[in-house]
Amino acid sequence: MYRGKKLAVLIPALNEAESLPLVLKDIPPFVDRVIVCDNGSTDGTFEIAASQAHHPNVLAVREMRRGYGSACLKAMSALTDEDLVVFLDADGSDHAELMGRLLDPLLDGADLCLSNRFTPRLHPGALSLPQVFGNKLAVLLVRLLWGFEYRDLGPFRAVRRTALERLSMRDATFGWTIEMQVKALDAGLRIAQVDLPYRGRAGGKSKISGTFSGVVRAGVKIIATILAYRVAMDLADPPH
Ligand SMILES: Nc1nc2c(ncn2[C@@H]2O[C@H](COP(=O)(O)OP(=O)(O)OP(=O)(O)O)[C@@H](O)[C@H]2O)c(=O)[nH]1
Ligand SMILES: [Mg+2]
Repeated sequence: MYRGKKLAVLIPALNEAESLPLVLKDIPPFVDRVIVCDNGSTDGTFEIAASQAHHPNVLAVREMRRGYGSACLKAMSALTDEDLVVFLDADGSDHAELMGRLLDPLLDGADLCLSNRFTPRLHPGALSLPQVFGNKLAVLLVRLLWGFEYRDLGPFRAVRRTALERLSMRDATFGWTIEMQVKALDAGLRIAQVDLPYRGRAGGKSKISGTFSGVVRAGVKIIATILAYRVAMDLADPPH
């Protein structure tokens, strides 16, 4: 329980056997349940989560369809009576032990609280140049199309369960984070952003930023998602 609220942490994980134990170890004891969703890992990620060796409250689930969003959706389907939900990557880039800083704004009235990685404490090389460019372009597009100034698309984020359910999340891949952000604007959610330190992955291989094709695919998907939702929202509620 965190300040009287029940809390689950959802972790999408694909071949993160090296990093996952470190991430689980850093999850604060106030977390009621950790749901790790593995998508077809071949390195024992599922078994590490299921062993509960690194955190006592872990539930390991499997999703056969690849993709970050698919894993998040599957993990969401395993929620029970939690009030608050945190999304956390399995690669150790985020500081799981600082989770309280994402949760406090929710308890003070926000519906969604995002981590901002672009702080003076960003480790050199923690985000590649194409990642920095892609994030900046995405937040600029959102600012131009919605008038709201996001600072980042940080995957480490906390959301009220009721708000998350209102968003009807669907994206199966890298569009997940921006889908949540633009739908949050459309739904009128109260949004908070907090600066949090970020570092390079603790071990294992990158699924996105480490390869040129991964970066291009993720970038195209994010931009396409922004444009598609802007058009869909205008069609549903035409500007006057
Ligand atoms: N891309 C991808 N990531 C997945 C999938 N399933 C789970 N993930 C997890 O999504 C998180 C983000 O992937 P990363 O490889 O860290 O992507 P990134 O942060 O752009 O790249 P790094 O710079 O290496 O951290 C990690 O926890 C992955 O294990 C999947 O099917 N595809
Ligand atoms: Mg990462």
